Amino acid sequence: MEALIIVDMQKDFMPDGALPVPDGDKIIPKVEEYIKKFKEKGALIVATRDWHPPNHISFKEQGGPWPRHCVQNTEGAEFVVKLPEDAIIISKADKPDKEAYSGFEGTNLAETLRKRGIKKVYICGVATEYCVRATALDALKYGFEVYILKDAIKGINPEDEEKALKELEDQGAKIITL
Ligand code: VGL
Ligand code: ZN
Repeated sequence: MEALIIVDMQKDFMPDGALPVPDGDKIIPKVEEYIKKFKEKGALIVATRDWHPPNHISFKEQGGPWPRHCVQNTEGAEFVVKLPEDAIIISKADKPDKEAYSGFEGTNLAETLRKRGIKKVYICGVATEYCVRATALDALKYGFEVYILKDAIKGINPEDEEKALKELEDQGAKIITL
């Protein structure tokens, strides 16, 4: 069984958002194409979302590196891709004092995938060198076969993105397009 994991396709990571990923909106049609494709073959669709409380440790006001973004139940945290009704939503980094870039960290994602007999995960979304990277590395650690959908990811910084993809490949992920 396969799963498509869509990482953090949320308003605040789009060019007009609080923590913009340049051209993050350009991958929306591709991500939606993949959703359709995977849905048609009966794959599990998972969407992770950054889901911070207003006083999250990663925000500059709290001494963190980032502007305030993806605050729970605000417009900036909304998804920018249409998700099927039965998509599984995984909220992460939802505790004030803990950062979590990976969709597996502090969530039930691993059990959710295992319970459904998922062996292969296909990952797309933003940002490549942060939450996509961390989610993919954890997926490898948990023993899943990992495929990164190269035409449906976007990074904040092209050099860091390239480095992250190289690292993921070295760790056993396959960088592909379908
Ligand atoms: C992310 C920075 C801070 C991401 C989340 O989704 O890649 N990056 N929070
Ligand atoms: Zn965040």
